[in-house]
Amino acid sequence: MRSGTVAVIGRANAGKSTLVNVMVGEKVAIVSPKPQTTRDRIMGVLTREEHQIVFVDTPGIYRHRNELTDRMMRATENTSKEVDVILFVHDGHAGVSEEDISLMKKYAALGLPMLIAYTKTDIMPKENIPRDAKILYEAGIETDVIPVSARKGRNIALLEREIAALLPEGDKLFPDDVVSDRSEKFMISELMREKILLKYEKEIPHGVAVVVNTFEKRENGAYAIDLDIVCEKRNHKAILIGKQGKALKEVASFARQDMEKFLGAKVFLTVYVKVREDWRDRAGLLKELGYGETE
Ligand SMILES: Nc1nc2c(ncn2[C@@H]2O[C@H](COP(=O)(O)OP(=O)(O)OP(=O)(O)O)[C@@H](O)[C@H]2O)c(=O)[nH]1
Ligand SMILES: [Mg+2]
Repeated sequence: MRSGTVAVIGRANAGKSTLVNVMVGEKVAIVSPKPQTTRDRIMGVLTREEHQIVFVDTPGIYRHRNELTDRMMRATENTSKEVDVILFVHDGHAGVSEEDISLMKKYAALGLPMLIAYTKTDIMPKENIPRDAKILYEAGIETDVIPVSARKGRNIALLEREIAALLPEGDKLFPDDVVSDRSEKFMISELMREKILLKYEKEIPHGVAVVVNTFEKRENGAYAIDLDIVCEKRNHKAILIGKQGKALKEVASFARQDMEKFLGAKVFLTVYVKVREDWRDRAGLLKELGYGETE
């Protein structure tokens, strides 16, 4: 059989995590319309009789702004050098810029087998696909481009076959029943962060970290979860909580429903909001909040 690792790389908001979830067939990474949703690499494992593909979802490429984004970009850079295949995800609906071309060239220059998934084809005119393929080809990009839609499931099976064909022969890297390298506790904190990304605007969600303090399964099968939403500024705390706690109640209830779906059990969720001034720029705090170096 063939098996190996695939770095899923691309600009922030391109649709990498959505594509990984669809290919794996389960939600392993959170998704939102805001860039910089993924903060750390997350493995998603797709096991078939004939191959096992280990996707490594990465933080999208974005301007470095603080210690956290710096660390995110290092995670992406390191991942791209430690894998068997690179899957470059491009948002087709955004067109092709000079910057996209230079990024694709940069990753192609690593010399690993590479594919370009040209995604979101469901929300763009069909004729843009051959137009952009031509632009890429004329710019000197020889990598195969596969148009897909993660949302509609278009060409996903084809993409899987193309990736598998590039993997080395070898045994499985993970047992059959494993879909992610991350714990349930990690997914719980990410689901909370996803709802915050969906509900709040601008800097608020980007300045939030979620720390799960208690994650306990009770005898009756229900879970007791107690977590902190850590934000950067006092005025952010006020916005997160909202008038008479309404905003926080809503976002917590939304998160709890998703947690219950994910765990398949009832969840009792307690949420606190805390302020840690400018934590994104403080290396020591990053580690404490779960963003320590993984190497
Ligand atoms: N219409 C459409 N939207 C998509 C598709 N794939 C992803 N999206 C949307 O694009 C947005 C970004 O998706 P993500 O999967 O979070 O993107 P990402 O590349 O992982 O982003 P970062 O983690 O921030 O780098 C979300 O609103 C998705 O719903 C697609 O195939 N079609
Ligand atoms: Mg992502």
